[in-house]
Amino acid sequence: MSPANVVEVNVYDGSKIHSVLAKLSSIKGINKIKDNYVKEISSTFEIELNNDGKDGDVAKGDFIFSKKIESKGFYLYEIEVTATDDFGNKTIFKAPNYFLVF
Ligand SMILES: [Ca+2]
Repeated sequence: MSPANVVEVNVYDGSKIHSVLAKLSSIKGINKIKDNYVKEISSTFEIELNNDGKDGDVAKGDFIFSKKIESKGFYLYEIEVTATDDFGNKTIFKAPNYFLVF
């Protein structure tokens, strides 16, 4: 992740990447219930990341897919990324860190 509300994902695949979607879920609060932490999600939206050198993407064709997102207030987000290659194979992964949008 980088500053200025840009989601950046580095995607490697043996074949061409068809699309990279990021699902962002804003976290309203984290509550401890018994021994577990439970996240309270207030909203979820999906964005398509690009590797075209625009909308917050720095360089075209460098395997880093990015998208600048509009500020929706001051929130922490968790991000789940779905990368699809040209054969339709999907890879889903969750970002290990939270992403701050302001
Ligand atoms: Ca790029």
